[in-house]
Order: sequence, then C-alpha cells, then structure tokens
Amino acid sequence: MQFTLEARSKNARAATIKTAHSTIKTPVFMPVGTIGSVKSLDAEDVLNLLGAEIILANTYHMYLRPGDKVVAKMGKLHNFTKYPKSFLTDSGGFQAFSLSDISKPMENGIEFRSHIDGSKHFFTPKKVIDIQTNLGSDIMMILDDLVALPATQERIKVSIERTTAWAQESIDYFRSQQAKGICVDQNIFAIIQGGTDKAFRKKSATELCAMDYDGFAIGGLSVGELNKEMYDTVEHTVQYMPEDKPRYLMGVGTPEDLIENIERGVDMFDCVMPTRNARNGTLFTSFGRINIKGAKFKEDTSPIDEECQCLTCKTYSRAYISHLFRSKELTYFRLATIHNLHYYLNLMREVRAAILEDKFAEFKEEFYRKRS
Ligand code: PRF
Ligand code: ZN
Repeated sequence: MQFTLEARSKNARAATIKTAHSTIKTPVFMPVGTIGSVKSLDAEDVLNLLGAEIILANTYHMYLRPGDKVVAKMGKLHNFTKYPKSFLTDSGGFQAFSLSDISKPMENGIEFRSHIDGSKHFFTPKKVIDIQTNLGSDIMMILDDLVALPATQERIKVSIERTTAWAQESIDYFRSQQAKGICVDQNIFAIIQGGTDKAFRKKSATELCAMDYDGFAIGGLSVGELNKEMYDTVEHTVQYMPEDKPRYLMGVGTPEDLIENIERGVDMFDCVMPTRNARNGTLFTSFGRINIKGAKFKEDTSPIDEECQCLTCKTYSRAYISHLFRSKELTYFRLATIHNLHYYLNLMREVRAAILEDKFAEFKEEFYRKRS
C-alpha cells in the first residue's frame, strides 16, 4: 500500500492511498457494505457514486454467512460482489460485541454466539487474519478488545493490554504469512483503544504505532461518550500516531463529526449513518437534515437538496420521494441511499479541495454557517 501525504491545512490532511484495487483520495468516507452489499444498492450503483473507491465489509457477517471459504471459492470479495475497487474488512471484534447475544472476551480471543442461529464460535487474532485472507480485503483490521463506555479503569486497562498482545501476535503472523506468499496484496491496520482516558490512549497508541502496521485506527469511540470527549480523545491520540501512515476513526459519524475529526488529523471514516438514516427517512442536505415523512413535502416539486447533483436529486421531487417513503416502496431505499451517500462523499470531496488550497478553516466556517 502506498500512502502519499499531499497537503495539510493546520492539522487536516489530504493524502492518497493506493491499494491493489483502487486509488483512494483522503479524507475518505467508506460506505458500509456489511455483508458485501451497500444495503439497497448493487455494485454498479456504488461505482456510479462519485469517488466511492472503497467500501467496508464485515468479517463477522461474511464468516457466518455465506462463509469465508465460499467467498474465497467465488473469487474473493471483489469477484463475488462484483465491486472491483477496494474493500476494508472489520475484524469482527466489534460485531461480536454489539450483535451477539453472548460475547465473552477472553485472554486468547472472543467467544460469541451467532446472531443468525445461536451457534458458538471463537475468534482469535490469527483466525480473523485467516478469514480476512480468504475474503481478500485490501485492508484488514486486527482483532481488538473494545469496551462500552462508561467502563471501569480496570476494564479499560485489560482492554489495552489485551489489544497490544493481540496486535503483536497479529503482525507477526500476518508478516510471516506474507513471507510465504500469502496475502501479499493485502494490508493490515491496528486499532488503538483506551476509552476516554488520556494515559491509556497514549500507552495504547505508543505501543501499537511501534509495530510494523500499514495504518492505524482509533477504535472504542462513539460508544456512549459525549461528542466533546470523542473530539478531545482523538486530538490527544493523534499526536502519538505516525505522520506517514493513514489514520482511521472507526464507526464515526455525523457530518459534523467528520469535519471535527478531519480538523484533528483523521483521514478515514466509516459509519452506517448515511445508509441507515436514508432507510428511516432522515436525509442529509447542505442546510441540515430533513425527515422526508413530513406532510409539508407532499406537494413539494423541488429536489431533496437544490445543491445536490445525485441521481435522485437530478431526477425526482421531494413529493415523489416522500410518497415512496410513506408507501414503503422498495425503490425508496435505493434512491434515498444514493442521495445520502452522495452527500457524504461530496462533503469529503469538498473538504479535500479546501485542504489542498489550505482553506480548511474557511470551509468549516461556511459548513456551520449554512446549517444554522
Ligand atoms: N473496533 C472494531 N470495530 C469498530 C470499532 C472498534 O473499536 C468501532 C468503535 N466506534 C466501530 N467499529 N474492531
Ligand atoms: Zn441528492
């Protein structure tokens, strides 16, 4: 993987990441395609979304169904899904923690029960690398031990110690597999934990960033803490992360969260927010959010957002989209998802242009002015 830092505007960065399957311009928002599809869209729809060079899929889901061995036989994620650009796969630790009825983090891995059929499984650092090797993702994530906040100091301490031990085991195994000619086109990121505690974050970041990873993620945020605590933790953590590798904030967030964390030096994001919100009627616009359910849209001939250039806004009225939503028509989900993802991807494109001109501060001011 090639990482080229192109510009900075204060702490905000614009860079290019080259994987075996695409060239990703940062800051980047990665649409979530948990089971190998961005919900309601097909690969062609995603390719037609401006600048969608990478999507995120989940190890946990693909392992349980259809099974990583099936995906490998079908030509890995790229050929199975027909999305030819980059995939990042999350390791499964987070999904085992959030979806499973029972998830037990232990010294050597995480035991969990399938949310599909209740069957028992055990993820270890090596096992999730083997699964992600079968999936063929361009960027794989290590198994980490994350905790819901608020948590006790003792639990956070266990989490960062375990995550560091697993990270060492993961990188040794991954590089030794590569030395055997396995997963040579793939990359691996470590995940910093530590809750909102400054000393724990410093320790976790320092230990992980000393290892030979291709990039680093900040995990364990957006799990119940205040926005300000998230921003402060990111600002604090970033100073212990290398300049010459990508920085990825996992599972974040709102458009405002993206702007705030780009300002603090984050390059990559993923979140279900644009896709999930689309499905429940919340649409993002340049002047803030709207709920398309509103009676006031019933005879509204204008597009969702006058400034938006997406397929949905170029073609359809709010009245029609609102009617489809009320009727729970399947077409609604596709059109709304296209719009919300376009909004997120376009926001990243505009932020990047501003950083390249060293005008991030001006951009941020205008962004907030329009929504007030
Ligand atoms: N770890 C992993 N995946 C994640 C997170 C994490 O901490 C988060 C936290 N917001 C989202 N997804 N492995
Ligand atoms: Zn639109």
